[in-house]
Amino acid sequence: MEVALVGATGAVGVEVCNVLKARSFPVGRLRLFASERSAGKALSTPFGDVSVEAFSVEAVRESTYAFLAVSGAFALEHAAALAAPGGPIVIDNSSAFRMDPSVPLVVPEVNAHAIGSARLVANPNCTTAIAAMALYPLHVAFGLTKVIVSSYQAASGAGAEGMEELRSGLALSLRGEEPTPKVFAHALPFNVIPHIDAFTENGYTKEEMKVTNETRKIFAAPDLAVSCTAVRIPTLRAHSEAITIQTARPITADGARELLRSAPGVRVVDEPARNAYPMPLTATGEHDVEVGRIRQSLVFGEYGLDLFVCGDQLLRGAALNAVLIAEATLPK
Ligand code: 2RA
Repeated sequence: MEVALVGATGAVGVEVCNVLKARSFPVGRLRLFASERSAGKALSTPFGDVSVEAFSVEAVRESTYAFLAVSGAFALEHAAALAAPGGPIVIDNSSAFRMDPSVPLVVPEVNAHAIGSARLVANPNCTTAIAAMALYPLHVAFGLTKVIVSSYQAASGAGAEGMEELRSGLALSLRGEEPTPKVFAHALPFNVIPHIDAFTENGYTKEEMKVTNETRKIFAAPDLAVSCTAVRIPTLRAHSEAITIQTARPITADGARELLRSAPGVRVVDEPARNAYPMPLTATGEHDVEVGRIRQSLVFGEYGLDLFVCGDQLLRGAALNAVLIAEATLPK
């Protein structure tokens, strides 16, 4: 079948191609779309070299699936026309439709059933998707009542430009020169920045509110208390999250470990005696989310745990989740 990727030259776009191949998605023909500026360029993909086409709604509508790895504004302008009957199933990586009640917001291991007959499906925020992999099995078994997240987010969350700003900024810093931030609010090398996306009226950032609101929607738990402090750190492409949970039913670290060992898309890495715990470097390039440092909460006692989660932002947080959504809609 024909598969279209819009935003093919971005960091997420590149990973969508890789994941389609890695998951043996039935791609008959891959079509890559980007801005006029990139049209005509040949991109090397796991499906061979593909020439980039300038985006047009008509051309993308010839496909069976369309992955959008574009801005929210672009998605808002075009997604409905792309997904109208007769067009492709559209999977949008932007935040444009995530909280639209008529559009399913999906982490397939959690709520694939929510897709139903939708022709436009939203892919969640990366921090939300990575946390959801560990949290949902615990929610089903023990009933989450409170979730407190502190994130350590990689430069890739700001796309290829963010990764490049970190790389070049590190080189400058190591030469003793001052990098000038463009993508991030401050220089990222040797720094942490407690500011991702714009601040909102309640003092939280949009990124932090995405974790709250999207988790509630994906888990169908509108009253779940979720608070996040989102922080950018100078790592390249895996997000980490320290998470504290309170549960309705008693929970133990051993019980959680056992449960998470059999959870799809999760790898328990939790042997402190061997210095084995989740880290961005080991989670990078992996499809599974690493979960470890699981321990009884000193705050919530037998009704709570602390844990640490790492997941590849471009994969679990974007491309992999999008391809898994498409897989969930393939004819059985
Ligand atoms: C970030 N969550 O890390 C965003 C990307 N979607 O900046």
